Amino acid sequence: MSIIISAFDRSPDGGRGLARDTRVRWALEEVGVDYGVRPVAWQAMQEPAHLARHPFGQIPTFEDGGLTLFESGAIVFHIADRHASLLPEAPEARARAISWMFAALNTVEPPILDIQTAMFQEGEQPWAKARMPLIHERVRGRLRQLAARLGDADWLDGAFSAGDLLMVSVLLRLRSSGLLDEFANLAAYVARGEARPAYRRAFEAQRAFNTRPQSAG
Ligand SMILES: N[C@@H](CCC(=O)N[C@@H](CS)C(=O)NCC(=O)O)C(=O)O
Repeated sequence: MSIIISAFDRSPDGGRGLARDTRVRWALEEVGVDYGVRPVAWQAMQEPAHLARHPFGQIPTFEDGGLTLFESGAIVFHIADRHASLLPEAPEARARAISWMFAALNTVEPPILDIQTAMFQEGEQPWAKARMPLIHERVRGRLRQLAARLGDADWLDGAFSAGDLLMVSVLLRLRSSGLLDEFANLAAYVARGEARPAYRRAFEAQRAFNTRPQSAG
């Protein structure tokens, strides 16, 4: 097994699949490639060995022989680019699928991440409570646009692609907010993504990893 990805030694979400190694695992499962996992403890994230793999001291990373990559989008793109099935062969369809990858990470994920920032990093601020409805409204705005574009299609542009893989991964972060359920077609879209056998395998693998017994000391 030559591919190694890194993941939190134990994800703060306790195995709910929200850490970004899940999207990389999902991509690898979709293309049928085995991989190993390098657990990274919190205290090791900013140490030189991990910083050599990831300049910002985050997860996930991807190693394959002499190649080391960071950024989940770049990793998923690399996997999709080198194996059939996650990006169309036809150049224009491929370019559109790549647009959806960028849209997921650059346009849809940032307002969604604001919810987490507001809750976990700014929750103690006196203005935190007043800000949340504004953040939710911005997310709703994006979801409204995305829902309008998806309509009653199964996937964003023809067959399932790496664009859908990233978009579903990003939208999954919204589940606990209830916002996703305001858009029935998006909720169904996410459910379709989660129902894919490759997603199930990726989810179960990260869950098993994050709930594995750990030896004391
Ligand atoms: N844009 C990066 C974000 C990576 C990221 O934020 N990773 C989180 C885990 S999902 C992390 O390592 N957090 C710990 C930290 O930032 O110190 C990507 O998509 O890979």
